[in-house]
Amino acid sequence: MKILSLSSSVAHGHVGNSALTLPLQRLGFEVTTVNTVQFSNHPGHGVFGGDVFAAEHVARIIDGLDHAGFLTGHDGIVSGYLGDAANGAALLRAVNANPGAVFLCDPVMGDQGRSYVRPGIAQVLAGPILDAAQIVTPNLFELQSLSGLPVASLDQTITAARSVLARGPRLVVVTSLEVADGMACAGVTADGAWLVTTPRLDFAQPLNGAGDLLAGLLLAESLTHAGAPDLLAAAVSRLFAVLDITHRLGQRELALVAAQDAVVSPPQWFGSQPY
Ligand code: PXL
Repeated sequence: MKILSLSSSVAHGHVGNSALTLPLQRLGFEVTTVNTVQFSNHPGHGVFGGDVFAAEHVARIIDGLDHAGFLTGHDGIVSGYLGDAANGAALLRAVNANPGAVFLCDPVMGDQGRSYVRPGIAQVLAGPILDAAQIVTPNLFELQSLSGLPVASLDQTITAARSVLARGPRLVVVTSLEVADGMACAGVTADGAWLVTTPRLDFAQPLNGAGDLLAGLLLAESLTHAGAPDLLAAAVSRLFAVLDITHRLGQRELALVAAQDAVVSPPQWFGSQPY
């Protein structure tokens, strides 16, 4: 199976496409990576270099794939860090060229109460891109931005996710929820809501890229599982395997190489509980 991912890349470390490519390849997927930026490293390190690619550059990559016959035939499309709102057009071209593909939009806008993307990105994500998406994976900040609703409690979060669901996707997954007994992801469909809870791992410094990796894993699982509870449980279990090894090794970046077997065969499985 083939997945096209349009997201960021970094020379050092693992966020965006540099986070999800190896795990998806280890799970057996061919991955077509379209990079919206190349930075030296994640900005969270305090210093970084590099550029957001001009929309013309990204469009030329899509053109090239198109002319060479490599734009079509994808089973899934995942979008993440757009870099610039104008890259939304390239993404929609890729989506329209693959009408049979599942399109998962990770609406990367910000986290912890603040936006970290350029003006215009929130509008393009909340508009035509959300309209085209079958799966959407906001964190709490992004859920509040997409829905315009409060997300101060789990009940409010599920209500806000249901309002995003009413815009057209068949699955909304809310990531990075802090719950009494650990961390959780919530999946909401027309049939119900589920939570997958894992232990909380305390990292010495913020870890970046976990949301990008989870988006890729959720898309991969959506292509191999029929039901939302199972795909949510499998993706979260694979992510936790990577986070646990990263934590044990004390790495500042996702330990993707060390955890490459664990992502394929997670040592611990976490189940979905109806909410
Ligand atoms: O994890 C989201 C993300 C991905 N890629 C780049 C980022 C961020 C968040 O800041 O800066 C380059």
